[in-house]
Amino acid sequence: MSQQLTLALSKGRIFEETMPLLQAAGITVTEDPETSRKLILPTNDPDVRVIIVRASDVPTYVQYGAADFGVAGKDVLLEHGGEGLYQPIDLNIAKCRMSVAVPTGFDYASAVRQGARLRVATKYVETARQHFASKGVHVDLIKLYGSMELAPLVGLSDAIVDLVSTGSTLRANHLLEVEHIMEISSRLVVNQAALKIKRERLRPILEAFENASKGR
Ligand code: PRT
Ligand code: MG
Repeated sequence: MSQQLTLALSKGRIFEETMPLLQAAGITVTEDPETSRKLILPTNDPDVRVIIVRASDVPTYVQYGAADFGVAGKDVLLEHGGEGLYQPIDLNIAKCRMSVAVPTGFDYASAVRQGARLRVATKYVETARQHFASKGVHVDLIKLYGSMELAPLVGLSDAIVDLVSTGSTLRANHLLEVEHIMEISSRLVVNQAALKIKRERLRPILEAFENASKGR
């Protein structure tokens, strides 16, 4: 009996950086999500399809079994909580770091030393909450869904917690990285039931992903 496999990916860097890993498993996506309006993309393997969802929705599709497996950033997985997900492989793709940043004129270190209560804008409230709690820094977290860099520039917050890769977005907005919270990369996530029921079908793909991401 042939078993259908559904892989959840987000457009952009995760899609692009997952393609060589799929390639290593002999799978080619035959349509480009940047130009196609389709949300379900076929592959060269009639039993494997790719669904295109928002990066932060990948864990949800996989948790409920709407996708058998997916690729999501550690940032996204920490906010989601990882319930119902098996996370076998760090793919070492879409790497960046999560950091605290402030406007260049703001003395973060002395604000912290003086025990000031800081307003922090972020999309990553769970991770931020844990980080500041572990340092004993008092914060009011303001949840945003994007463009965190703007918040301190218009007085919404004193600081932000955001992802940084080249640092050029921070520089362009006169922000300074003052604390490094953690390194981020993307993980393969697998639905726990699919891992049992579709084990034979998934195994060669997981092995190919693991070998291809080791060399990175
Ligand atoms: O864009 P959308 O709102 O749909 O969702 P998303 O931003 O979650 O998705 P996407 O595709 O942008 O990011 C998917 C995953 O890529 C994230 O969950 C991270 O794990 C990972 N990743 C790696 C990054 C970056 N690098 C990154 N640089 N995600 C976002 N950025 C952003 C960052 O937030 C900041 O605005 O890029 C900007 C900083 O980049 P530099 O190079 O200027 O420092
Ligand atoms: Mg984005």
